Amino acid sequence: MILHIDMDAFFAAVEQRDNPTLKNKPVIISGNSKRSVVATASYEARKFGIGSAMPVFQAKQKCDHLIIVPGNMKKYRADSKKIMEIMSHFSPLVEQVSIDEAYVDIEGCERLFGSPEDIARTIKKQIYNELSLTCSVGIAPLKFLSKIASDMNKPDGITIIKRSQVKDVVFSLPIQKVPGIGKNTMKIMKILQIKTLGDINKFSLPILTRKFGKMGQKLLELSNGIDPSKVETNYTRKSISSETTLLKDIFDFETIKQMILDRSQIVGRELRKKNLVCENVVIKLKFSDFSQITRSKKLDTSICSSSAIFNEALSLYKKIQLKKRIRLVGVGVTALKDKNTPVQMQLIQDLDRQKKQWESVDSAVDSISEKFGTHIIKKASLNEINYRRKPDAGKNSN
Ligand code: TTP
Ligand code: MG
Repeated sequence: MILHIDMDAFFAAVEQRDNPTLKNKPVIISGNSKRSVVATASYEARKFGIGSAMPVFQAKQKCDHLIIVPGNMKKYRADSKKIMEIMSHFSPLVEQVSIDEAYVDIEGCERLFGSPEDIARTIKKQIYNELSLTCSVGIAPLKFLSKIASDMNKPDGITIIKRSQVKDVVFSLPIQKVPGIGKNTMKIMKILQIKTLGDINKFSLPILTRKFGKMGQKLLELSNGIDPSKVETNYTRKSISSETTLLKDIFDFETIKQMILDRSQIVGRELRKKNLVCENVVIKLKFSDFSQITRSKKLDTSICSSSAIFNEALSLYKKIQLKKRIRLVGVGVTALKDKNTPVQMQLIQDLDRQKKQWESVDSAVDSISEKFGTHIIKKASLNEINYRRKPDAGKNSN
């Protein structure tokens, strides 16, 4: 079973909690300019027909005693972090999808914490006890249905879609509720007279593919109660990076190349230590006038060897036309995943073998570095370099 947890009127609820004069009042969170739109509305304001993305002037017309509160993202982010932490006590598989919502895969957690409903109730209680905020939880055997379920009894609700109910729910689900269906897709749905997800089943795969592209197959699967998507941990959103400020600003290609190699090794080591792989490589350059650029490359496969990271970073660097001297070089990796996540087998065998060879070199280097320190062993070409202003300056991982 998968849980989808979504906070109720998140920004507004935080403000109502922190300012008792706002309790039970129609409140919107918004900027104050003429062109501002509503970020969110308290449930009291929603009764007047006010909702997210509505221009503030229109919201005011709908409710003359509406209270407008400016947002405080720092506060919402801090609360969001605490909420996600609470969820992570119940399962290692928590996928945060926005500031106030996450999927939690509770497979295997039931012996410890009880039935899915028990887990939902406990999570709700803990969030309420620690943050005085309510949320709504959807529980379903399919990921997309858990999100739909969390919206069914808002605010402060718990909705379960049992395996035996999946067929019926899917059959009658309004098509616009299916995640990923936007305005343009809806236009095609109207032409085809598709009103529910069940209606999709009236069409063959070739027709659906012609009309909706890749999404056609996905829709057909969903309409048959099949959703292979899994809850992915949030490594995918995090990054590891390392940067260094040079002793003096330089323009020399070879020296910068060496620095990129140096950073790639640090990042690669950190990645392997955490048993992760990455699917995106980033480089950052800061120039003598303090301006900076970043360039990134999404990879077809996941990597963790330092040499693979270096090769990608170097190819990004080569594409940059240097006009100013460089004062800082950084290499980073994002789209991180557990190393054991199955990788699509699209690699040419040769590349795969090469990758494995590099990984074994890396693991030997890592264990020597672990024992004797990182200064003991490096790529030969790095030995002469001593351009850093301070060792490992700016190394960070988050
Ligand atoms: P939502 O979860 O979509 O909305 P909500 O939590 O306010 O209300 P609900 O009870 O229906 O879940 O979004 C979470 C927060 O994200 C919301 O409080 C404010 C912010 N947000 C915006 O800034 N702009 C938007 O257009 C939307 C939809 C949300
Ligand atoms: Mg919400």
